Amino acid sequence: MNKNNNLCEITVSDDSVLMNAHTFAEDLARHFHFSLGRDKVQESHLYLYNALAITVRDHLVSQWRKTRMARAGQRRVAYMSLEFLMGRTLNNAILNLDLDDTVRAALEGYCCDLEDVEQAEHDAGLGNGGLGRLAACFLDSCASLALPVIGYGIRYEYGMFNQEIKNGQQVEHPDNWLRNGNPWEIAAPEKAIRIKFFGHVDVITKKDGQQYRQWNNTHDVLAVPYDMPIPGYQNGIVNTLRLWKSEATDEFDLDEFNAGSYTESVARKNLAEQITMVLYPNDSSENGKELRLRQQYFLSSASLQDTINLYVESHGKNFDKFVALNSYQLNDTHPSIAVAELMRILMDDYSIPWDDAWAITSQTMAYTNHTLLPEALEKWPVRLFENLLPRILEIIYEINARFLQQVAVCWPGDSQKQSALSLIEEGHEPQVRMAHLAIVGSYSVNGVAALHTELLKAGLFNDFYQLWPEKFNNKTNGVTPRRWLSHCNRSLSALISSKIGRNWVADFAEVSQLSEFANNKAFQKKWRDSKQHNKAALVDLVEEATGVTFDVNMMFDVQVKRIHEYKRQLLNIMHVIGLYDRIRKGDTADITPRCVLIGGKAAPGYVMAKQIIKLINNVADTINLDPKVAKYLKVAFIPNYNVSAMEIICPATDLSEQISTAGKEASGTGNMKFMMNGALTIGTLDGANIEIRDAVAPDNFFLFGAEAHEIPGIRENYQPNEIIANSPTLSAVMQLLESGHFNLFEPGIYDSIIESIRDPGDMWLTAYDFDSYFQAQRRVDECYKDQQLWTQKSILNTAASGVFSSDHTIRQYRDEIWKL
Ligand code: 26Q
Repeated sequence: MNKNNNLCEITVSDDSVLMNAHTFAEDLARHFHFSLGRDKVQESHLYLYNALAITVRDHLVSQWRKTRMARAGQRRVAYMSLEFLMGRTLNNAILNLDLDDTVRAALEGYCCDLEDVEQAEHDAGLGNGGLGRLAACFLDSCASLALPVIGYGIRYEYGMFNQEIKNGQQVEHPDNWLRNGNPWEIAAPEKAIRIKFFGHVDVITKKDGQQYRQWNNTHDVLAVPYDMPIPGYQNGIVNTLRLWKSEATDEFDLDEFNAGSYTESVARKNLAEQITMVLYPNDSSENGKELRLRQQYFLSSASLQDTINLYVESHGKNFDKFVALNSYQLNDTHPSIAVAELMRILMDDYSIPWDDAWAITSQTMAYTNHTLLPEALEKWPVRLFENLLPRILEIIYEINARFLQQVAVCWPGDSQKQSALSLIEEGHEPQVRMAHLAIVGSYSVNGVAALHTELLKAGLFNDFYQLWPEKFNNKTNGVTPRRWLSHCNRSLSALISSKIGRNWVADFAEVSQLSEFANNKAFQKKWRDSKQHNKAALVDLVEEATGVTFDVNMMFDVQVKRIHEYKRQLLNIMHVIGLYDRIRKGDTADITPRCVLIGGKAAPGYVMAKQIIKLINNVADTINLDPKVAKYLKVAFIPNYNVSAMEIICPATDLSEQISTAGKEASGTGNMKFMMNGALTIGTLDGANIEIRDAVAPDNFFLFGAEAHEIPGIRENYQPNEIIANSPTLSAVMQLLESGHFNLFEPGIYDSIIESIRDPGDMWLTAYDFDSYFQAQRRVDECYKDQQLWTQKSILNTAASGVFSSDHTIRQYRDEIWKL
């Protein structure tokens, strides 16, 4: 540091001199021996993994710095999400830096495979499912397309719980993913940001008579940034995922301190650190929990302040250019409190008048919706806000008052519209409707698949659509072909590249060229060989995790996703029971042998979902113990389904189960991963399934079930008991369930499942779709018998999956929402 108190510039000599492939092995050895102080490769490979991670990270850091410098002054997007389901980082970094050969060569000296070392990395499971994984795929695509997008999230100490299956039941264990440290994160405690909670609002009158409001006596918490590098695919770009950790300020509670309670006062710091302690499972029984609202505000406030600080550093307090330089994408309503928080910061911290602040806010916020289930729309009790965030509540009231004036202009004298659209739901416990706040405060509102967006416009958000049709748009989800094909399916990737070169990894539209080879017998043979190879890896995983031995010569039929009634894992297991019944009765002539794999976590408080897991496990046990059935059918429930498991599962899958009740699954993204890896889909016309079927042509997709537009009519006069009575197969399934065949020693445990199928109010129409599903499964059996035909369809599925690359999706966000 020089005397002028300027920070001295630390220049790094050309990074390529410091770090290159030739010195990689030496760098690795140095980190192993000196940074970590180890001399022997331990059984677990933990230290070797850590040494390798820091060595690879060194390569990222130099590109990271260059990317940051090149971005100064550019328009940026902040992707705000309570969830980033990143999975493992090491392999993705190696792939994107093109270090594979280098790393493998360096590891030779340690006598171990890269694959073994990778196992030591714990998944970063900072998300529940689709929404969180989508955020992770989007970051990969943004970096690969060299877009200045920064991810903002929470550094949960505990991620998604680990699931164990005990006596067929789900048992949850905390996911202490940081226990062995995290070599990928870089903390910047000096950049911590203050977040206000509690307190009250004072009205201050200035000398000129002007009034302004001050949020005083707050209990502040610090948000400390931890940055994770997000490398683009072989393009020299490294973007940032900034995760916030909550910490106590070093301020004492003075009263307590004066009362002599020094230790109590220090111990109170724990409260602040609770905020980022644990990821909430997607659980309706957790709705309305204050800690969740604290997390949402904590993330929103820290991220907004961060982006504003950056702006003010270069533009001062003149916000004229703010809209041109910033945009915020809200991943569902979870961070939608950002709308009110941006207003607060602009008005209270920068003295910007309401109208100007609103112009800035409503031109920078964009909201993505991920659900059609009305019961899943977030609401917060007003009384919670009053106590926790009094200033924010005032601002929400003011936004609402001004908004309702607009509603009155559009629908004069219509008090019903006023209460339907209001940001506040009246009632004995008034609530803030977060989706309404997000829509009113955003310039863009998007759904995540074509059907989903249409249903939003026609149903859930129809009033808003009438008011502002121009805000609404569709952005069909996608998944990154780097992780979900190139990395996870090496054998297929090599085969694809042998025909069309390797540019498809960067430009995934190129996979369409594969359709030329769909009928090529030699290519088909190699395609099948690759699938068999991948199936062998899954056999090992399933055997190790469940003790069930799958057979690579049988069809692999897979449904992995969160357990939810609308996703209808129940329908799947009912088909399995139907097959089992046929096999027991000797009706095996045209059965194609299959291995059925189901996996997924149930929210801890979701009783029905947990019963479905138990049923699947009991059915699996019964079937797997029956030697007469083994040739035809095996069933397993894979515990603790997560990102790393999917990397082994999707390359090995023949048949992808996407069987939600039509109109309920917003998009689905697992469906896309399976398709890319050459699985055929059996599915309903729901979410992105519709677009998948259109892309691959109806012949190459097994369709069944009621359509979304038919469902209201079906519900009006739904008689499941009649449907059951008229269907021999469904009757046989119900008979097995109701006789207690799968729960001989646990009588009655499936009563509520059985009742739900027979209930005329069954929201998910399980009985209605059963026969149609069973018939579609027979078409699957028949098709699979013709391996050439199946392989042709498999190739065509991969070839048609180009539009389901998240690169394609992100280009649309870039051009139509972000205007980057
Ligand atoms: C709500 C309240 C309290 C605590 C947690 C939550 C919560 C957490 C996560 C609510 C919802 C989620 C996640 C939802 C989700 O993953 N939705 C899925 O998003 C995918 C990406 O767009 C879609 O493909 C799926 O269709 C959709 O179900």
